[in-house]
Amino acid sequence: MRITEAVFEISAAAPRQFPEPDLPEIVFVGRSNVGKSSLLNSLTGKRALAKVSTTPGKTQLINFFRVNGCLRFVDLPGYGYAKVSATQREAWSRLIANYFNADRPIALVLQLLDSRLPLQESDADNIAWFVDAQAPLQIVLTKIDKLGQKDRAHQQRELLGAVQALGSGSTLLPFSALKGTGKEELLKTIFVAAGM
Ligand SMILES: Nc1nc2c(ncn2[C@@H]2O[C@H](COP(=O)(O)OP(=O)(O)O)[C@@H](O)[C@H]2O)c(=O)[nH]1
Ligand SMILES: [Mg+2]
Repeated sequence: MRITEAVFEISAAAPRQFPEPDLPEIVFVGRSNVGKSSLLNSLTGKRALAKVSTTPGKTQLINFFRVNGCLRFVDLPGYGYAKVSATQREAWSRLIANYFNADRPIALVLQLLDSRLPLQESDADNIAWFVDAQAPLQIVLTKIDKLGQKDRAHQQRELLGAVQALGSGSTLLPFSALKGTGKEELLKTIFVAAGM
């Protein structure tokens, strides 16, 4: 499975700007700096599809991309950045709630976790919420190239335990935008979820 076409549709600040819910949606969620833009660029083969940024926490918009003309990528703004104000944090929560309450055709939620870190509270909150909402969930461990074999096995064990404790049956999919690790498996997971 390959992505042959990825077209930016809209940056939406409010539900009225969301595209018609006419395609299965793959939702990308993660803390700022987790590697979400890099992952999107790697999957689509487009370097500048999602801007790779070194100043996280700025965007409060949901980006929609039409992929292969038959599915939609939904890039949610990053969260968990320490320097954002309480007001910005609330705006994030409202926007996200607007999306998940809008009755969208969600085929899969990809929750990105930094493979080097223990499960963060904000990530745990999200995962618990997705489990409760019975959303189709796949957890992706980013920047896996930064870990050696031993740390990688250790982190996978720790994170799997933490995720299972939240009631999720998701596997952990290791990914590296740098090396391309896990790219094929992730693409397959996406297309299968979308029924393709
Ligand atoms: N080594 C390594 N670095 C990565 C990887 N993915 C992202 N990064 C780096 O992590 C930082 C944040 O990446 P970015 O994609 O902008 O994260 P975002 O804030 O979640 O969109 C950047 O400096 C990237 O170059 C990866 O797979 N391997
Ligand atoms: Mg980004």
